[in-house]
Amino acid sequence: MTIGETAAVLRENNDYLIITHLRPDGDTMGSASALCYALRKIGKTAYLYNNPQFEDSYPWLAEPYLAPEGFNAKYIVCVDMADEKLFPEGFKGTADLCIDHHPSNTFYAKNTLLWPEKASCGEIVMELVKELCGLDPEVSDLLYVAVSTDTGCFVYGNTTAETLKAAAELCFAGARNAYLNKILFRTSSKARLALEALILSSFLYFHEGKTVISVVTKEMLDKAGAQEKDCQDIAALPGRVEGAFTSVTIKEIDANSCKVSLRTNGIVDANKVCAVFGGGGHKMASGCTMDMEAYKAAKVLADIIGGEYK
Ligand SMILES: [Mn+2]
Repeated sequence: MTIGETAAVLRENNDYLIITHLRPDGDTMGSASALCYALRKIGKTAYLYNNPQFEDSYPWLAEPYLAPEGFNAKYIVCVDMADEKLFPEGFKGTADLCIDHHPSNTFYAKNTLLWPEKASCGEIVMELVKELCGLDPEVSDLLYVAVSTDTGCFVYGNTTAETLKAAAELCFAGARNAYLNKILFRTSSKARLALEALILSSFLYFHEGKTVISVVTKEMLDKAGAQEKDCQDIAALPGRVEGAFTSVTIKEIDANSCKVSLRTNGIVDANKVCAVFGGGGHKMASGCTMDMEAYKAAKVLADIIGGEYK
């Protein structure tokens, strides 16, 4: 569907329930809240599904929009959700409309507004909001959260001139970029920083520094007082070392198993290495679970990766 067609459908219907995806991120939450805000502004009844995992990301975004117990939705909209498998915990229903930017979208909804060249779903919702009621400072803040988080504050490879233009438009409309950047990208819990300190000081180096392996043990998590929400993106840390071609993060599950995340610059095929242990993903980022002690897994992986450089 086009923006115009989608806006027409949204003007026609009412009693909206907006669905964020499993393990919600800033894009799904910012997009959902902004759409909810715009629908209310044009006189509709609209709520967000109470995703039980909101607590782990940005609960303050969703709070003003959460559906009350027993809300009888008549039209269901999913945002930033490529597949039905990503319905949030406890949600049973079917989607009337999906607004998304993932090229892998499976067209599970009755109608789909898909714009795969966009870096974030927030940029698509922004066009819809402009069509429905126009941008104001409040909705621009919500959309800024979506766009900035999906681009790692405009540093990931998905950031294009279009993304920056959208962000500029949101700032012109009143988005508080400096304030939001501080909250979203320049503030961490004490536990997260303590955990980072432990991780950064315990990297294992192999192959003249081309391979950097980070082992994250349960003892480290306990020592830092870190919970699951403090562990977001820890797999990005070893890849920051200068000269690293391949970075591995091994998270201990118990004495005999661990979860592995492998990232490469493309010289080593991450998918091939992880496939040895029944995992997979992409050439430059893959994962697997290994049934062995975490430091033993580090040694085994280092040997396999070393063979790939030759
Ligand atoms: Mn997204």
